[in-house]
Amino acid sequence: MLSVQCRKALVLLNCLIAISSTDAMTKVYQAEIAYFGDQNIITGTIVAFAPHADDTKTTSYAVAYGGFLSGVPPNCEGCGFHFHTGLSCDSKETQEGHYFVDPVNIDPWNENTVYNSDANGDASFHGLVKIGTDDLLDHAVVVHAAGGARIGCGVLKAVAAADTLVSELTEFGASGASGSVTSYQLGSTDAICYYGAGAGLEKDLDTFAGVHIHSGVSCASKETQEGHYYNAEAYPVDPWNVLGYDVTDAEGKAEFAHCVKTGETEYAGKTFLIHSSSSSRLTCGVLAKPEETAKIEAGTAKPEEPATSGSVALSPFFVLQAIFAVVSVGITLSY
Ligand SMILES: [Cu+2]
Repeated sequence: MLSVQCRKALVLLNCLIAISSTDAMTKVYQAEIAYFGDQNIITGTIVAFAPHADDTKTTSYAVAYGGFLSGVPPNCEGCGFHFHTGLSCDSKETQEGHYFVDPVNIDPWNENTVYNSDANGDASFHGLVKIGTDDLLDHAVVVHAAGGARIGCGVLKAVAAADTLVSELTEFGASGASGSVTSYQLGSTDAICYYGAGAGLEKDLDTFAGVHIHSGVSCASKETQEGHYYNAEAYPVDPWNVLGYDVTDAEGKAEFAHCVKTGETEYAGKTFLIHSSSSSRLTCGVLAKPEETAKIEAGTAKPEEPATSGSVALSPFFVLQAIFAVVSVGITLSY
């Protein structure tokens, strides 16, 4: 479906490129959590990621989530957090029960999809869950207290691709690994949530390996990648130390999703790395808006160049690709 903007002839080429590159992208959703029932102090944000079901790097119909909650019961251990079937937070009846569809027939919203709160009633949490669908739009997200009472609820709304930062991760140091990441910064705050997948990592891993945003802006070398990206004055303990993946499959594939606050607010242009269990750097990519990534892949811009939307010169190669895209879309639409 072409957007209003895309129907204007002057920007048609850019839109066609954007469409072709976003078709297989991870969709991002956000739910603002408000209180439900008589527990009236809960606030929070949940970010959910739905990888394209055909993406070979990912587990089919698994979705990822991460978020931050405030005002939940202090020291709540293993308290419930679920996506629900209903499309409204109004009542228990409209929220309905846990959301999963065929071919998943055992409730995946079990003890693994929980949050733990600290003594102040704050919680940050993340996870991956296989629910049988990548359709998350408008579904209710319900936060429970210990014992199961529903204390918070929000509805998942789509995040525009233009508001995300993505990166294709390529091997570093002849590791043979690759990956991709989709991230979403919560407004202009220091909080960012991301979902990613890696391939060609260590096989059958069952020990922790790190995943981080680094402060450097080029993947060329360890020196240009620099170290973990965070403000040490705001966060004396490196928030990245605990973020990574714990398992890979027999082919060395892994998925991960986290939400983190770094004390920094400028994530575009920063490097994103997947490490091995011994901390060596396996893949690297630079976080950029999806349309800029498409231009980089089309050979019209380099990762180091700042965003110059609407004024990128078209190379002959790019024009050829665009013409091909027009032909492809024409064929698709004629069916
Ligand atoms: Cu790192």
